Amino acid sequence: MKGLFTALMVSYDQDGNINEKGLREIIRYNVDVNKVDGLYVNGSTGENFMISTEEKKEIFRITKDEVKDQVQLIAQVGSVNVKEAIELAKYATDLGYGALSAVTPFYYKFDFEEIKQYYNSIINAVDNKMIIYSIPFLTGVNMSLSQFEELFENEKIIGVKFTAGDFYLLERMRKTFPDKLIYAGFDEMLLSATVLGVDGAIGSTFNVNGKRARQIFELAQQGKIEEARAIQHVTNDLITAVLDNGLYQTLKEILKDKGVDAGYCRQPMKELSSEKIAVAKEISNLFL
Ligand code: NAY
Repeated sequence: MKGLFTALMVSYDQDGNINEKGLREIIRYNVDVNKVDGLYVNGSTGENFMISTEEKKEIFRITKDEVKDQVQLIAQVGSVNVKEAIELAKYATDLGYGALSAVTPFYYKFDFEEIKQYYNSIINAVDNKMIIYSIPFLTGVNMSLSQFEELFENEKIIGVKFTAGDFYLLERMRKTFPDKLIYAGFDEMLLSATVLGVDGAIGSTFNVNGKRARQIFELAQQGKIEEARAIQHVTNDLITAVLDNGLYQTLKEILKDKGVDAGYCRQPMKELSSEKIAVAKEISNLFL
């Protein structure tokens, strides 16, 4: 399960329904053009927290059907509704997903005992492995090294998707958990995270910029830091422009510019104005 995973985008039509043809095209673009090692399905980038249980299942099903065994698949099943998380964990496991992931429970201020119970309840209900999805800037949940250590006592919890800029904690985690999988979650910090020894990365911008992510990751692993840094600089020019214009909407416009039917974002995310669509096309022409 090491390597580069695209946080998969989902194509929705203008009414917010899943566009199966478009979703399949996004998947193919990631497998055939970006050539990533795997897909992270129903994460933030998939707009997971705005869709129904049945829609989540449909996305898991379509993705597995399109990919078969061509690349690795991780199913993000986390939900503050633990029953839903378990239902999705069973569903994705039956489909043959190689690992599960679950966002730390959010919105309510759960204490650590509750967070631990959440992970153990989900993963102990299925014959699969769990990757913790830690993204403090969106969830407000900051876990310490010793709390990660306690979660990792469950051998079915095999790693963490680390979407944070705390490189002190990342370094401590690498040293303390040499056998757990650590994935970098911020694409703009891929080089720094790779230098610290992450096993892989999971990124939204890999939907369009997967080839550069591969170069950064592999050059850094080979110790070719200056070359990797030059590619991270271009990548971050691209990411900064995308973030300024609206992250997921702009990534979808870039995919459309490449001939992929990436559709629209799910409400309450808004549509891009015609000016911003033009900016997205410029970004696509300039960088990709
Ligand atoms: C997810 O679940 O889709 C992810 O968290 C993937 C990681 C991305 N985080 C978010 C919140 O979108 O790729 C990153 C991020 O978009 C990128 O680094 C730009 O900041």
